[in-house]
Amino acid sequence: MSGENEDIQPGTLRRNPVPRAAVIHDLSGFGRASLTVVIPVLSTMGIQACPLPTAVLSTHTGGFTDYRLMDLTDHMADVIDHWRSLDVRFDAVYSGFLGSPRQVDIVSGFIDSFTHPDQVVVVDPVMGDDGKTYGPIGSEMIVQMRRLIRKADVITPNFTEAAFLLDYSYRERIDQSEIKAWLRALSDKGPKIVIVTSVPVPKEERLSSVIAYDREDGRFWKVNCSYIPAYYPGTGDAFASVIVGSLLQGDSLPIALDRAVQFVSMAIRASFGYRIPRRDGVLLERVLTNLRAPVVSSSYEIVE
Ligand code: PXL
Repeated sequence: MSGENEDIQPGTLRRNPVPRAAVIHDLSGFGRASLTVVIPVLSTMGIQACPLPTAVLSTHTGGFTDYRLMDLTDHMADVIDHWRSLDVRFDAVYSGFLGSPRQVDIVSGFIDSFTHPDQVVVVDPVMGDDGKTYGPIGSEMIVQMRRLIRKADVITPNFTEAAFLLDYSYRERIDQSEIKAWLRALSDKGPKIVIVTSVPVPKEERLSSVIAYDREDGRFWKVNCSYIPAYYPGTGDAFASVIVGSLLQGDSLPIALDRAVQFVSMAIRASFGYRIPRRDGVLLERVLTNLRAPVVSSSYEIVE
């Protein structure tokens, strides 16, 4: 072997044969959230996932007490330096749960230095759910996350996180014209596409919907989620990961929404019949292969 890059021939197309995503999330050892969901979902969808871990935890924080968290803020810059020296090209940069508010500057710098034409930057501003923040997330993280979304092409907050990003107080009801105004206001901060999950459906207390806005064509899309009386940690990570995979496969926004909603619903249904603790997460391994099936039916609506 004469050199490190011996296998790259001059003139060879430099496009990645398999789309490649930098995935900036924590690694929670038990409980099926973050990287233990992101990597299998993307791999199954034919996307290479390159993890830049933000923290290592014994478990995720939803329903476990006494979890152990090792913050990797100081290690991240080193990983990034090495990747930069390798001249790695990412088709997507996708961030989620961050281990400290300082990591926002690191992720922001990462996005700047690995920017590439045709690359999509997806920020899932993981901060909380049901009107509350997750255990380790404080007010400084919320302030910093408001800065990070400015760098994104696509953001995927849930309804609670959307309120945090806009500095609105959390509420349990919202009508269609108000939620459209929320999505426009979020898009005004930078992202071309805003996808908000767990949006309450007026007069249907048991239902929720996913609503999306594409600033470039001004269209809003909606997919209703059938009611399953269970909340499982990690489903937001599964949802956002299917969106990333689907967009990298070239799907339209409404088809990406449909695939993500259908996958998460199927994962919850596969789990709900068992008497297993919710905190163990959904039985992802039972449903992953469905991500390889063609989209057969779709239920998206355009919102006028
Ligand atoms: O699923 C989001 C998430 C990611 N990472 C950690 C979490 C959670 C949600 O609880 O605790 C560590």
